[in-house]
Amino acid sequence: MTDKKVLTIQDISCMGQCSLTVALPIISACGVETIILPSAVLSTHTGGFTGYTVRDLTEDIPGIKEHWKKENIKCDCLYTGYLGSVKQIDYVYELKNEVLNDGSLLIVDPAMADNGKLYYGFDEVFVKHMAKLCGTADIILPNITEAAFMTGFDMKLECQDESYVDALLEKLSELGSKKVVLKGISFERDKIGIVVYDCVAKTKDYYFTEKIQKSSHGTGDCYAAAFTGAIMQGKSVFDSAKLAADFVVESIKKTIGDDTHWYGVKFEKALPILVKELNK
Ligand code: PXL
Repeated sequence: MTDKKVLTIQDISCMGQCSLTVALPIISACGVETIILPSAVLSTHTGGFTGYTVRDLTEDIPGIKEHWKKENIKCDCLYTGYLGSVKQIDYVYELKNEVLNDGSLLIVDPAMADNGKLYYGFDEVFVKHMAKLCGTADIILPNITEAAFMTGFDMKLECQDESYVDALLEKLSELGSKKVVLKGISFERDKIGIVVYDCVAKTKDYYFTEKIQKSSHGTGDCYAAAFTGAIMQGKSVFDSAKLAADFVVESIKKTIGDDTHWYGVKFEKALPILVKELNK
């Protein structure tokens, strides 16, 4: 029996609990083999540290891809996270064509903005290219900030209503993906949630969890990794979206009370719960 493999492309932030340092352990804990393609190596992430080092690995991508082709290495899902440049987005199209099996999934987490702002180093040009990449995906995982940037629609970060979400989902579906998991929806102060939108059937399924009043770095990456692991284990998009939401809430809860841990969430402590829920 051949098990499914995920290829994930994103950076290694050596310290800071985001991108590959969370994707690899989380997807592995889900029992899924993970091939990694590091797009850059940073000493830390860019969200609060200063003076970090960056080594861009864009130039290494074609050689890695060619070697995989020679070895006939193929995968069943390509999951993209934080990408550092338009050139790296272009390589994603090549990876999709050259190293994915037929019928494989492309999952795109735009990973470029949160809380109303683009992450350091991103601009409108990158946003346009990311929107185009999202259009070729099976499933996209934007938060409200990324969704608003990519569609040019109003940005309403809190206390949205259903008509706002409907309009934003319609705009997102025009980008072209098959499904959208929109994150960070809040209709009431102490609840936060996601909606899974099927762009073809036009169906919507909401899921809400308690909202912990704490802004946490890296939760989008934890979400995307748990979602991808669950999908690869055969869960539905909605069940995967729910599992990932519960996992993020647990990870944030495990971090509460440690003020020195401002740079990420203690997702490691929530992995046993994720695995238990996944195998129920
Ligand atoms: O969590 C997203 C992320 C990933 N990688 C790097 C980042 C960020 C967010 O700031 O800086 C390098």
